[in-house]
Order: sequence, then C-alpha cells, then structure tokens
Amino acid sequence: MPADFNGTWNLVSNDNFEGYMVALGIDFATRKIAKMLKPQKVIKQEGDSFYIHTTSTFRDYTLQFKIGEEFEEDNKGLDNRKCKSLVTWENDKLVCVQTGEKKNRGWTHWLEGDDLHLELRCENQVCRQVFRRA
Ligand code: VLP
Repeated sequence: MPADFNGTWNLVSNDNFEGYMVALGIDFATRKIAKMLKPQKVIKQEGDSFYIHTTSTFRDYTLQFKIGEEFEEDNKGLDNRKCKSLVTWENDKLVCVQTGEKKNRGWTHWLEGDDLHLELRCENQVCRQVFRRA
C-alpha cells in the first residue's frame, strides 16, 4: 500500500518561501502578499491518480496527474511558466520533476505522523512547508 495523502491540510510552517519565489522570478508586490498566506491543500488520491487543490485568500492552484505519466503544467497564477512535469513514487515520497526553463525545479511530498510535508525546489533554493490535518 502506498502512502495515503487524502485529506485537507492547513499550512503551519513555511521556511524560505521568499527564496523560492525569488528564484521563480515572482515580483516584489506579489511576494509580499504571498508570504502572508496560510494556504490549505485538499488532496484526493485514487490509485495512481492525484488531485491537489491549493487554496488561499489570494490565489488557488489545481494540479491533477497520474503517477509515471508526464504532463504539461502551466503554473497559472504562480510564475505562469510552462513545464513538463512527472511525478513518481520514491518509496513513500511523491516526487515531481518539473522540466523547463528553470533548472532543478520540482517538489516532494511526504507524510510524517499527522503532518504533510512539501519541499519546493527551484534553482539553488529550497522551501520547506509543513501542513497539519484540518
Ligand atoms: C508563486 C509561487 C501565491 C507565488 C504567488 C502566488 C496557491 C504541490 C504543488 C501542487 C505547489 C504550490 C506552489 C506555490 C508556489 C508559489 C499563491 C499560493 C497559493 O504545490 O502540492 O501544485 O506547487
């Protein structure tokens, strides 16, 4: 049985989101707003199909994918750069590689007790977010 990410999750910590946003080229004004947000994630997992809905008072982002199937991601409302994304299992971690203009772009999700972890990577920046079950 793979890890079960199903549920509603609230952000409780967000380390180096600023560095990650700078690496993505997010403008100053947007960064000031974005760093104040406490996004919520709703994850629906059915077999190898995932739906990850990240919501906030400012913007929302929806991602749907199947494990092992590369897809075009538009990052609409984020940095708006298109990339090719591929999510795979690495043991119980969900690992996404986002191939495009930005080097070393991707993310990893994993569970630790009642917490959902998300590591966001872009170029030489790593942002670490922790979400708790709502
Ligand atoms: C852009 C960078 C903040 C900042 C401006 C908008 C959506 C894994 C993955 C699923 C993400 C979240 C991306 C956050 C990058 C912000 C609006 C924040 C709320 O999650 O769960 O796509 O990539």
